[in-house]
Amino acid sequence: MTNNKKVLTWLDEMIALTSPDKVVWIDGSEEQLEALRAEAVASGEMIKLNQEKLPGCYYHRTAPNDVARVEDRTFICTETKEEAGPNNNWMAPSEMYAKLNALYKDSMKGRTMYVIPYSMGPIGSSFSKIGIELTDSIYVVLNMAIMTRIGEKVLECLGEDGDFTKCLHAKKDVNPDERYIVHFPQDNTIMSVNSAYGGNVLLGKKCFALRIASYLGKKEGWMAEHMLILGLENPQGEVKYIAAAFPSACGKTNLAMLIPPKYLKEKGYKVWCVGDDIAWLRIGADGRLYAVNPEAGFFGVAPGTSEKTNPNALAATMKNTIFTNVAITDENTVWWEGLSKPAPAHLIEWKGGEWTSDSSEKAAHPNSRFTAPAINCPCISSEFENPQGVPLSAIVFGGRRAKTAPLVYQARDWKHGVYIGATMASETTAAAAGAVGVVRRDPMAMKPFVGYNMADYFGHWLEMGEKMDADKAPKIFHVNWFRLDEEGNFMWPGFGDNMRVLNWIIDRCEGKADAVETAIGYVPTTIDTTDLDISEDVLKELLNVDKEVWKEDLAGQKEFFAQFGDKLPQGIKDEMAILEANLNK
Ligand code: OXD
Ligand code: MN
Repeated sequence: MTNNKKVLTWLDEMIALTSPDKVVWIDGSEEQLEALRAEAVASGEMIKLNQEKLPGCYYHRTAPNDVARVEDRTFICTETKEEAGPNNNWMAPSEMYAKLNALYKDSMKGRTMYVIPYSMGPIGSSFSKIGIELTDSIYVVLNMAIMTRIGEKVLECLGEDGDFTKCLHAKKDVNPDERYIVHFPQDNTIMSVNSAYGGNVLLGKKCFALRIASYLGKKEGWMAEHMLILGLENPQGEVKYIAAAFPSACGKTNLAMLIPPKYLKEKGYKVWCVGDDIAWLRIGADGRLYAVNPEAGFFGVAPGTSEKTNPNALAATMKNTIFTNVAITDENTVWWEGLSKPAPAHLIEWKGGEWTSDSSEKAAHPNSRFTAPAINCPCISSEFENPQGVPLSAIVFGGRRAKTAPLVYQARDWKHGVYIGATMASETTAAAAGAVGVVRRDPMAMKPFVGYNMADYFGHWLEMGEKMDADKAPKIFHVNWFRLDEEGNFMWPGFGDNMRVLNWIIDRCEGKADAVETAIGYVPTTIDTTDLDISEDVLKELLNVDKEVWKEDLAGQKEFFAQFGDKLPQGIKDEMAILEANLNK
């Protein structure tokens, strides 16, 4: 299917290493994918679900030891340990290649190797990047066909001499002790072995679109971020774009597909989803920052998704979707905790056993997933395929904080915004009434995903800001939907009502909303609470900045930054000093 010598040479080497019985090129045709689905059903790798209720939908179960990303077995193998930095596992490339080559040796004997050419981003866009994944799993092929653009047209675009990211996946026997997810940024190579779980094996996603892409972005002057992208349409039909980064499990997919509260909907406000997980950002010819979603589907967490929490995500899963580790109903449809109440009386749970509603075990694994085509989403943006991306008005950081962060605040400028992103944190949720959970620092929600030294990553953010005029750069904000009152209850309703905060953000970008300057940045004088049962006092508390609590947080920030030693950029040190001075005023 290609004359690209780099592809063919590498493929020959990988065939020699893994010794597959057969090599199949994935051309991207529906006929080929349909044949693979049939083969996976025949072998038991997948189950065909109720085609009347869920047309084109399939089910897959992973091994119980293989249900999530494995950060402790994820490596960044750069020439020096310093290039990978203190937040990544590291091993010298030569040592890691030796270890991996032994594991891959003859690993595909008796199996078929599938060659998947794929594009992250619309095929042919100057934003996009090409990868080729070799895998022995049909499940991976079928998921990649949803999550990325695949097939012959990608190879055409690659041409005879184009460069690509080399991705090798072998399922082997999913032995967790020999599981490795390894990135060699300097060789543009990803190797994954002994897993069959999405985040570890759909190598276009976290491995390429974040870890390798963040490294390429640093080298080439762009950014790969763990961000949703949404368009907010006002009653005049104008759409403004926001990208937002939250740590995993803070509701990124829900925000990306938000449905406005009734009265705003009636006025004509709408939210359009461009992406729910990853954004690639570049400065456009007009000096503004543009965002593209490099993915073509949603690999979303199923539990908690319902008609009430996220009807758009649910609608997206109604056809041509692969479900992984959810429960199966007697009707051969799917169920997970939070989908409906009460739970069905009888289910087949995620491990394949019988389940009844009096069981104390969960029916779906808490990290069970749907892989759904983005085009299924009722609120998918008309700009989703735009090869130039969408211009960002705002970047929003967020976390789960019981007391520290107000509902929303705005950075004074880009540099301060970078500091806000770099000090992002979330608290563990099991906090007892009033008690504060354990704080986990997760800069820009990228701690598990930066493919190089995080201190240099902060430096790259600062440099990107220097390349944009202040009036063109997106304004930077921080939100916290999770503030608790003294009894441990959420003070803000969240979900669709977060639209009220997004409206304030856009108004600020346009110079239309008031704010007061505090020690940490600009805080709203008020937020629209029409139709909400929120008193003035509660709103005041939601927007309150408690200097004593912030002094404690600053101590935690300093501790986190200390690990970077001399590498910490001056811009971060400057902002830390400003915050300290403001808190002591
Ligand atoms: C994800 C994650 O799966 O961030 O998107 O963990
Ligand atoms: Mn994610």
